[in-house]
Amino acid sequence: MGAAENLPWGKEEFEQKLRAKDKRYHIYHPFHIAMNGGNCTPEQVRGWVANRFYYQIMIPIKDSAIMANMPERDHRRLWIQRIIDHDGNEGEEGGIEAWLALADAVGLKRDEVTSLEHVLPGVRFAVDAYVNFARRSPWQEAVCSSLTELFAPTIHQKRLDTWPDHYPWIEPQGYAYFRKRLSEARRDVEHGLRVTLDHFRTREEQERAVGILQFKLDVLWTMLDAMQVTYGIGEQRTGAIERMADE
Ligand code: AHQ
Repeated sequence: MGAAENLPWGKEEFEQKLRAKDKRYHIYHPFHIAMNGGNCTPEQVRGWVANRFYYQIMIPIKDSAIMANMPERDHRRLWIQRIIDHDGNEGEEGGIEAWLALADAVGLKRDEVTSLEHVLPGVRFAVDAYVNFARRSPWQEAVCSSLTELFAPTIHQKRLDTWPDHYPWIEPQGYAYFRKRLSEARRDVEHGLRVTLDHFRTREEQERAVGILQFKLDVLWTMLDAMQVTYGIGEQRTGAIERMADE
Protein backbone atom coordinates (compact mmCIF):
# COMPACT_ATOMS: atom_id res chain seq x y z
CA MET A 1 0.00 0.00 0.00
CA GLY A 2 1.37 3.46 -0.95
CA ALA A 3 1.64 6.16 1.73
CA ALA A 4 -1.55 7.95 0.65
CA GLU A 5 -3.64 4.73 0.75
CA ASN A 6 -3.00 4.21 4.46
CA LEU A 7 -3.33 7.78 5.70
CA PRO A 8 -6.47 8.20 7.82
CA TRP A 9 -9.34 10.17 6.26
CA GLY A 10 -10.19 13.56 7.77
CA LYS A 11 -13.56 13.60 9.61
CA GLU A 12 -15.43 15.15 6.66
CA GLU A 13 -14.08 12.58 4.20
CA PHE A 14 -14.75 9.74 6.69
CA GLU A 15 -18.36 10.93 7.04
CA GLN A 16 -18.69 11.13 3.26
CA LYS A 17 -17.44 7.55 2.91
CA LEU A 18 -20.16 6.44 5.35
CA ARG A 19 -22.86 8.52 3.63
CA ALA A 20 -21.82 7.18 0.23
CA LYS A 21 -23.17 3.80 1.36
CA ASP A 22 -26.67 5.20 0.75
CA LYS A 23 -26.51 3.56 -2.67
CA ARG A 24 -26.76 0.16 -0.92
CA TYR A 25 -29.66 1.15 1.33
CA HIS A 26 -32.73 -1.05 1.26
CA ILE A 27 -34.85 1.74 -0.24
CA TYR A 28 -33.41 0.41 -3.54
CA HIS A 29 -34.43 -3.19 -2.87
CA PRO A 30 -36.97 -4.46 -5.45
CA PHE A 31 -39.51 -5.20 -2.69
CA HIS A 32 -39.32 -1.64 -1.32
CA ILE A 33 -39.38 -0.15 -4.83
CA ALA A 34 -42.52 -2.17 -5.53
CA MET A 35 -44.11 -1.32 -2.17
CA ASN A 36 -43.40 2.43 -2.44
CA GLY A 37 -44.52 2.33 -6.08
CA GLY A 38 -47.92 0.93 -5.13
CA ASN A 39 -47.21 -2.46 -6.74
CA CYS A 40 -47.57 -4.68 -3.69
CA THR A 41 -50.74 -6.59 -2.89
CA PRO A 42 -52.35 -6.30 0.56
CA GLU A 43 -50.92 -9.75 1.44
CA GLN A 44 -47.40 -8.57 0.56
CA VAL A 45 -47.77 -5.38 2.63
CA ARG A 46 -49.15 -7.44 5.53
CA GLY A 47 -46.26 -9.89 5.19
CA TRP A 48 -43.79 -7.01 5.39
CA VAL A 49 -45.48 -5.50 8.47
CA ALA A 50 -45.65 -8.88 10.27
CA ASN A 51 -41.99 -9.68 9.51
CA ARG A 52 -40.65 -6.22 10.36
CA PHE A 53 -42.33 -6.54 13.77
CA TYR A 54 -39.56 -8.97 14.73
CA TYR A 55 -36.95 -6.33 13.82
CA GLN A 56 -38.84 -3.69 15.82
CA ILE A 57 -39.11 -5.73 19.04
CA MET A 58 -35.42 -6.74 18.82
CA ILE A 59 -34.17 -3.13 18.53
CA PRO A 60 -34.57 -2.38 22.29
CA ILE A 61 -32.97 -5.76 23.09
CA LYS A 62 -30.06 -4.81 20.81
CA ASP A 63 -29.80 -1.34 22.35
CA SER A 64 -29.90 -2.79 25.89
CA ALA A 65 -26.99 -5.07 24.97
CA ILE A 66 -25.04 -2.03 23.75
CA MET A 67 -25.92 -0.13 26.97
CA ALA A 68 -24.49 -3.03 28.99
CA ASN A 69 -21.16 -2.55 27.15
CA MET A 70 -21.13 1.25 27.50
CA PRO A 71 -18.81 2.31 30.38
CA GLU A 72 -19.52 6.05 30.17
CA ARG A 73 -22.64 7.48 31.77
CA ASP A 74 -22.85 10.35 29.25
CA HIS A 75 -23.24 7.87 26.38
CA ARG A 76 -25.74 5.73 28.33
CA ARG A 77 -27.85 8.81 29.12
CA LEU A 78 -28.24 9.34 25.37
CA TRP A 79 -28.52 5.70 24.34
CA ILE A 80 -31.27 4.85 26.86
CA GLN A 81 -33.64 7.14 24.92
CA ARG A 82 -33.56 4.65 22.02
CA ILE A 83 -34.97 1.93 24.31
CA ILE A 84 -37.69 4.26 25.58
CA ASP A 85 -38.52 5.29 21.98
CA HIS A 86 -39.51 1.68 21.29
CA ASP A 87 -40.70 0.32 24.64
CA GLY A 88 -42.44 3.55 25.62
CA ASN A 89 -43.09 4.47 29.24
CA GLU A 90 -45.87 5.92 31.36
CA GLY A 91 -48.19 7.81 29.03
CA GLU A 92 -45.97 7.53 25.94
CA GLU A 93 -46.76 4.23 24.18
CA GLY A 94 -43.56 3.92 22.08
CA GLY A 95 -42.64 2.44 18.72
CA ILE A 96 -43.57 -1.20 19.34
CA GLU A 97 -47.12 -0.13 20.14
CA ALA A 98 -47.10 2.18 17.10
CA TRP A 99 -46.00 -0.74 14.92
CA LEU A 100 -48.95 -2.78 16.26
CA ALA A 101 -51.19 0.14 15.27
CA LEU A 102 -49.68 -0.14 11.77
CA ALA A 103 -50.41 -3.89 11.83
CA ASP A 104 -54.01 -3.15 12.78
CA ALA A 105 -54.22 -0.50 10.03
CA VAL A 106 -53.16 -3.00 7.34
CA GLY A 107 -55.64 -5.61 8.54
CA LEU A 108 -53.46 -7.96 10.59
CA LYS A 109 -54.76 -9.39 13.85
CA ARG A 110 -52.68 -8.32 16.88
CA ASP A 111 -52.01 -11.87 18.07
CA GLU A 112 -50.88 -13.17 14.66
CA VAL A 113 -48.22 -10.41 14.77
CA THR A 114 -47.13 -10.80 18.39
CA SER A 115 -47.03 -14.62 18.00
CA LEU A 116 -44.29 -14.10 15.36
CA GLU A 117 -45.93 -16.92 13.39
CA HIS A 118 -45.32 -15.11 10.08
CA VAL A 119 -41.65 -14.32 10.72
CA LEU A 120 -39.63 -15.94 7.92
CA PRO A 121 -36.39 -17.87 8.61
CA GLY A 122 -34.31 -15.39 6.57
CA VAL A 123 -35.78 -12.45 8.48
CA ARG A 124 -35.16 -14.09 11.85
CA PHE A 125 -31.57 -15.04 10.94
CA ALA A 126 -30.75 -11.53 9.67
CA VAL A 127 -32.20 -9.80 12.73
CA ASP A 128 -30.51 -12.25 15.11
CA ALA A 129 -27.17 -11.70 13.32
CA TYR A 130 -27.57 -7.96 13.99
CA VAL A 131 -28.48 -8.44 17.67
CA ASN A 132 -25.61 -10.90 18.24
CA PHE A 133 -23.18 -8.54 16.48
CA ALA A 134 -24.27 -5.74 18.84
CA ARG A 135 -23.98 -8.00 21.91
CA ARG A 136 -20.51 -9.27 21.05
CA SER A 137 -18.80 -6.22 19.52
CA PRO A 138 -17.08 -3.28 21.24
CA TRP A 139 -19.85 -0.77 21.93
CA GLN A 140 -18.42 1.77 19.43
CA GLU A 141 -18.68 -0.82 16.64
CA ALA A 142 -22.28 -1.58 17.61
CA VAL A 143 -23.01 2.17 17.59
CA CYS A 144 -21.48 2.38 14.10
CA SER A 145 -23.80 -0.40 12.86
CA SER A 146 -26.86 1.73 13.73
CA LEU A 147 -25.76 4.37 11.17
CA THR A 148 -27.98 2.92 8.44
CA GLU A 149 -30.32 5.42 10.08
CA LEU A 150 -28.38 8.12 8.21
CA PHE A 151 -30.65 7.06 5.35
CA ALA A 152 -33.81 6.18 7.30
CA PRO A 153 -35.66 9.55 7.24
CA THR A 154 -35.77 9.33 3.44
CA ILE A 155 -37.50 5.96 3.45
CA HIS A 156 -39.97 6.90 6.19
CA GLN A 157 -40.85 10.10 4.29
CA LYS A 158 -41.18 8.11 1.05
CA ARG A 159 -43.81 5.87 2.67
CA LEU A 160 -45.69 8.84 4.08
CA ASP A 161 -45.63 10.50 0.63
CA THR A 162 -46.68 7.50 -1.44
CA TRP A 163 -48.64 4.89 0.56
CA PRO A 164 -51.85 6.86 1.25
CA ASP A 165 -52.54 7.24 -2.50
CA HIS A 166 -51.30 3.76 -3.45
CA TYR A 167 -52.99 1.91 -0.58
CA PRO A 168 -56.24 3.72 0.34
CA TRP A 169 -57.28 0.54 2.19
CA ILE A 170 -54.63 1.19 4.89
CA GLU A 171 -56.09 3.09 7.86
CA PRO A 172 -54.21 6.45 8.15
CA GLN A 173 -53.53 6.10 11.90
CA GLY A 174 -51.10 3.32 10.96
CA TYR A 175 -48.63 5.90 9.62
CA ALA A 176 -47.83 7.33 13.06
CA TYR A 177 -44.75 5.10 13.36
CA PHE A 178 -43.08 6.45 10.21
CA ARG A 179 -43.75 10.05 11.32
CA LYS A 180 -42.32 9.31 14.75
CA ARG A 181 -39.08 7.95 13.29
CA LEU A 182 -38.41 11.05 11.15
CA SER A 183 -37.22 13.03 14.19
CA GLU A 184 -35.99 10.07 16.29
CA ALA A 185 -33.69 8.77 13.52
CA ARG A 186 -32.16 12.22 13.04
CA ARG A 187 -31.52 12.57 16.76
CA ASP A 188 -30.05 9.03 16.96
CA VAL A 189 -27.69 9.70 14.06
CA GLU A 190 -26.30 12.88 15.62
CA HIS A 191 -24.96 10.82 18.55
CA GLY A 192 -24.04 7.71 16.55
CA LEU A 193 -22.06 9.67 13.97
CA ARG A 194 -20.15 11.63 16.64
CA VAL A 195 -19.11 8.39 18.39
CA THR A 196 -18.10 6.78 15.07
CA LEU A 197 -16.10 9.72 13.70
CA ASP A 198 -14.28 10.04 17.05
CA HIS A 199 -13.55 6.37 17.65
CA PHE A 200 -12.27 4.99 14.35
CA ARG A 201 -8.90 6.78 13.94
CA THR A 202 -6.50 4.86 11.67
CA ARG A 203 -7.32 4.23 8.03
CA GLU A 204 -7.68 0.53 8.77
CA GLU A 205 -10.16 1.27 11.59
CA GLN A 206 -12.09 3.67 9.34
CA GLU A 207 -12.29 1.06 6.58
CA ARG A 208 -13.58 -1.39 9.22
CA ALA A 209 -16.31 1.11 10.17
CA VAL A 210 -17.43 1.31 6.54
CA GLY A 211 -17.46 -2.51 6.48
CA ILE A 212 -19.60 -2.62 9.65
CA LEU A 213 -22.10 -0.28 7.99
CA GLN A 214 -22.16 -2.59 4.95
CA PHE A 215 -22.87 -5.56 7.26
CA LYS A 216 -25.94 -3.76 8.65
CA LEU A 217 -27.04 -2.77 5.13
CA ASP A 218 -26.83 -6.48 4.28
CA VAL A 219 -29.01 -7.31 7.32
CA LEU A 220 -31.75 -4.97 6.06
CA TRP A 221 -31.37 -6.18 2.45
CA THR A 222 -31.53 -9.87 3.40
CA MET A 223 -34.77 -9.38 5.31
CA LEU A 224 -36.41 -8.11 2.12
CA ASP A 225 -34.87 -10.93 0.04
CA ALA A 226 -36.65 -13.44 2.28
CA MET A 227 -39.94 -11.53 2.01
CA GLN A 228 -39.72 -11.20 -1.78
CA VAL A 229 -38.95 -14.91 -2.26
CA THR A 230 -41.87 -15.86 -0.03
CA TYR A 231 -44.56 -13.34 -0.95
CA GLY A 232 -43.50 -12.37 -4.46
CA ILE A 233 -44.12 -8.91 -5.83
CA GLY A 234 -47.35 -7.76 -7.41
CA GLU A 235 -49.98 -10.14 -8.71
CA GLN A 236 -47.55 -13.07 -8.92
CA ARG A 237 -48.69 -13.92 -5.43
CA THR A 238 -47.45 -17.08 -3.76
CA GLY A 239 -50.23 -17.00 -1.20
CA ALA A 240 -47.60 -17.79 1.43
CA ILE A 241 -49.15 -15.42 3.98
CA GLU A 242 -52.48 -17.30 3.78
CA ARG A 243 -50.75 -20.71 3.73
CA MET A 244 -48.69 -19.88 6.82
CA ALA A 245 -51.81 -18.61 8.58
CA ASP A 246 -53.51 -21.98 7.84
CA GLU A 247 -50.69 -24.09 9.30
O1 AHQ B 1 -37.76 1.87 12.67
C1 AHQ B 1 -36.41 1.73 12.64
C2 AHQ B 1 -35.64 1.81 13.80
O2 AHQ B 1 -36.24 2.05 14.97
C3 AHQ B 1 -34.27 1.63 13.71
C4 AHQ B 1 -33.26 1.64 14.80
C5 AHQ B 1 -31.96 1.67 14.02
C6 AHQ B 1 -30.89 0.77 14.59
O3 AHQ B 1 -30.62 0.88 15.80
O4 AHQ B 1 -30.29 -0.01 13.80
N1 AHQ B 1 -32.31 1.30 12.66
C7 AHQ B 1 -33.65 1.41 12.49
C8 AHQ B 1 -34.40 1.34 11.30
C9 AHQ B 1 -35.80 1.50 11.40
N2 AHQ B 1 -36.64 1.44 10.30
C10 AHQ B 1 -36.09 0.92 9.06
C11 AHQ B 1 -37.12 1.12 7.95
O5 AHQ B 1 -36.77 0.95 6.78
O6 AHQ B 1 -38.27 1.39 8.30
C12 AHQ B 1 -34.74 1.51 8.82
C13 AHQ B 1 -33.80 1.01 9.94
C14 AHQ B 1 -32.41 1.47 9.66
O7 AHQ B 1 -32.17 2.21 8.70
O8 AHQ B 1 -31.47 0.98 10.34
